[in-house]
Amino acid sequence: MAKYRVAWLPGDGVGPDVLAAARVVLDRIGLDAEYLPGDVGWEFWRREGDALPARTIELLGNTDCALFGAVTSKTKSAAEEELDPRLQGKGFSYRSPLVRVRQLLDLFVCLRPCKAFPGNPLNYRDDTDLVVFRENTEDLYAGIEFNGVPEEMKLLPGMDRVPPDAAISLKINTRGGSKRIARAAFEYARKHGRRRVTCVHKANVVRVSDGLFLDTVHQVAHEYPDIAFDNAAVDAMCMSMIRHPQNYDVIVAPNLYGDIVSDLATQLVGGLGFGCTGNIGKHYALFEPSHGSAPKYAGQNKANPIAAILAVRMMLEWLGETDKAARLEAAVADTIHEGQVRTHDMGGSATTQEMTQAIVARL
Ligand code: GGG
Repeated sequence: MAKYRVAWLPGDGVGPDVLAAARVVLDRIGLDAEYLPGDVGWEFWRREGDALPARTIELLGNTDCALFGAVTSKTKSAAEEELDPRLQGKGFSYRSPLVRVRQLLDLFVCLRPCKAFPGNPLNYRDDTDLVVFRENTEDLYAGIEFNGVPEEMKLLPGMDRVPPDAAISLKINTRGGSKRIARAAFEYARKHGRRRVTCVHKANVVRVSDGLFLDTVHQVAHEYPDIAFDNAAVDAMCMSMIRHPQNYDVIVAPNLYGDIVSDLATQLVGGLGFGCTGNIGKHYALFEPSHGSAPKYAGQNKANPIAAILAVRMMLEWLGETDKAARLEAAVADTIHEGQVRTHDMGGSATTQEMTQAIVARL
């Protein structure tokens, strides 16, 4: 029996292309694992009315961790048009499978390392090396939304100012949720020799929910006197990250701001082809390239596989396979530094498979 059971979820668009690259790397590095394929994504929404079928949730429950490719999602009206006519009118509505997995399995940490590999022509600066801890289950992504003002809400303070044609999405930050993401960020900083944690918020305007987040992270910071702590409003933070990305170390943020600043940070280190994400809970984790499904490049052997390969690196580290993780990171770094093989996004013409082979040859 293999040591690990890994759920294998290619999803849509270029998801299968980049997970094929991930598999080549895993086989070469010799992880003792069994890979169990699972259904997820747009096709399953179209055909079954569910982008995350129950059988896939069961698979996640029977594995140690998951590797995920990418999913397509569309606006409400486009989604309704594409739904199988036999399912139309039956009340199906698209819900992001990624957001659902994060909530169902309580994968409360969204970890996004953003490190510039020297020699990458897409780097903004060569010395950016920061890590974003995004809270992954709460905030505006809690999925509690209304069209119109529900009767039960009408008596709440301030609701008399809300017109009846309002669309309402609740932003929910809890003390417990804020505390555990803060602890995860500070623990990571301590373990990895990082010097500073910066909390991102908008507590000067969104006083109650962001106020709670900032206040909680600040309290947790007192438990870590060896780590410097500061905070920034999300708008100022975006400007500052572009001006001085080298000044940032560990960033902790509620879900929405974390989503935004981690994309910004990923762009500073090469963009979509270089961003990887770990969705991590107490006992389970799902790793993925941060990019979406890019349907127009699907099956063309064109997508940069590095983001998916870096997701494999994160998975190896989480499994405790730290030597293999370090070897893989070194192989990626060498390939980029040498600069012989570059994918389209890097200004070259190498295919997905050629980039994968170049990395594998260094393992
Ligand atoms: N690998 C990340 C990915 O596929 N992102 C696309 C995305 O987030 N789509 C929104 C959704 O979850 O439906």
